Amino acid sequence: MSKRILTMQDLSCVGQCSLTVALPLLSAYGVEAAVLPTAVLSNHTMFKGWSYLDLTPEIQNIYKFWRENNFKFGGFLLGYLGKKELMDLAEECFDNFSEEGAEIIIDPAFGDNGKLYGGFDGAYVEAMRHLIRRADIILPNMTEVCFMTGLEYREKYDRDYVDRAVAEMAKYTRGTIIITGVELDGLIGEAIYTGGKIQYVLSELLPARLHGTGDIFAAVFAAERWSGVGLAGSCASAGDFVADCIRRTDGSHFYGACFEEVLRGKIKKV
Ligand code: PXL
Repeated sequence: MSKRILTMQDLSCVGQCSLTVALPLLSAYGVEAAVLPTAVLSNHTMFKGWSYLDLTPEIQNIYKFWRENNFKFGGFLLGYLGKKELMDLAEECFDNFSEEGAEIIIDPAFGDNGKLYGGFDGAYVEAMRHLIRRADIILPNMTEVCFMTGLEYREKYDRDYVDRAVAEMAKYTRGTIIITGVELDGLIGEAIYTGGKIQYVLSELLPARLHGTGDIFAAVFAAERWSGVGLAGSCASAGDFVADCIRRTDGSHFYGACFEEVLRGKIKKV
């Protein structure tokens, strides 16, 4: 099954994240990806400084031509948006450009390790919490769950805490909740909450934490999902892919994960 999907996130000129990660991954998995770039940054915000060209003012113009050309998308993958005004524009996009049954996957992508990324504030978090009511699937990490729900952030936790996290999150969306980067019993993976039940997909916890791995996870997850793979299978594939990227990235490469080699290995196999 081939469908055209839309991914809405920033374009960071340098740094392996958002569109520079999503596009090659989606394409390699055979998913036709259209893009709605929300901003152009010189580099991602984990570097010392960055320029930021806000593309919000261009979006209505883009929509005008999309309407004229009658474009529709079979799915949406949202990542780092950048400005809270983009949440309304995202909703307008779902309302105007969805094919019947189009699935909306939202990675809130505003924080990690108990902190917001640079440039974000409480108003952004609140706007994201409002937007996720439209999602079929959300992919927050624990930091994002805590900011959106008010749950206290913890470095170490148990299954009860994860149960509380999904219960709190479920107040804001009827979609499937997949908490990423959950660390339990010395393993790492996802807590999938759907139909009132929680299921874990856990595997080896590697010592390194790298920037942009959430974006790699989201892109591979969405690609698998839109190729017809189930929730747990898509999580397992995306988790394995991220783990391979971490193994391939040496410690001096501090700003992202080297996904290119992993992707090349997969393409060679096919
Ligand atoms: O990986 C998330 C991300 C995406 N885009 C930009 C970022 C970040 C995380 O910091 O700064 C611009």
